[in-house]
Amino acid sequence: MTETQSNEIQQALKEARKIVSCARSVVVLTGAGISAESGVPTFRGKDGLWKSYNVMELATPQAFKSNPKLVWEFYLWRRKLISSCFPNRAHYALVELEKHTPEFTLITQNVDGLHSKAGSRNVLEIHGNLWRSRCIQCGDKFMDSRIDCEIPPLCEKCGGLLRPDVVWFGETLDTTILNRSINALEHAEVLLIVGTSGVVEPAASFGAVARAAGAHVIEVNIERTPRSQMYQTVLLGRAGDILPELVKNSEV
Ligand code: BJW
Ligand code: ZN
Repeated sequence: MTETQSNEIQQALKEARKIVSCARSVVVLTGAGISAESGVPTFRGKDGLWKSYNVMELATPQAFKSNPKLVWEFYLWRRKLISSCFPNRAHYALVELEKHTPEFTLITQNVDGLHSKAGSRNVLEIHGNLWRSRCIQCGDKFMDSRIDCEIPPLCEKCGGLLRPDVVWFGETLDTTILNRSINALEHAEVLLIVGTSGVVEPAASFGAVARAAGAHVIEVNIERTPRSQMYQTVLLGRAGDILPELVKNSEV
């Protein structure tokens, strides 16, 4: 990186810091990239999960119907992997930002639970949580930390088949959570989008929703995304490096 480029990044960061620290209402949208530095694999890109695994065989309702055992193997493997991962500097920076922002909503597409583990409070997990199971028969939901259970696991209440309580392709998001997200986006002064490729709907359109309602949108990613051009500020770099710098002012 040349000295000019480095100065430009510092200048953009300084301006963004000012915008974030002055905002009354901030919404943050996170994706797999924020947990990458914790050791959680992302989905796309050269080391992404979907390079080694077929999404249609593992993350669709049809896949679960035809082979629940295989789907559970994949999810228990991920539970095991994530059980040894911890929140990183980016997760903790958002905890600080929440403390100093009057209206703060964190919308995450991640199912790893690391935002709550870090201490974030107002979190909307729009794609569910890997550490929760749901009965497909009686609808019972419960936190489930098992990584070595018999598969597919069955509901203790009704004997029905349990599934991971996550949102697969072709499934609709929980209406209450989606409505709360849209409401927060429509009232945001600033939307911070961190570590998402911006290709999975409806989250991919959240930036456009907030912009249309007048928000200043800041994207943080290691590379530009198909959506970058529609945002006012794009900060290129690792979330774990950028976010602590971005929220510095709000800590004082
Ligand atoms: C870093 C970094 C570092 C790396 N620092 N950055 C409209 C048009 C076309 C299609 C559709 C549409 N509406 C709905 C659809 C269908 C579908 C969809 O969007 N398909 C597209 C792929 C084309 N959407 C759905 O089915 C959704 N349901 C829905 O909309 O219902 C209504 C409806 C249904 C059907 C038709 C029409 C309407 C549900 C989507 C559910 C997604 N589920 C998954 C799996 C969850 C469970 C699990 O974890 O197993 O959610 S898929 C996967 O992708 C996961 C993620 O949450 C999601 C997004 O991925 P994310 O977070 O962006 O990760 P990556 O890997 O893609 O990107 C990582 C980024 O980080 C990269 O940019 C890196 O550069 C960056 N990065 N290190 C900063 N250190
Ligand atoms: Zn049940």
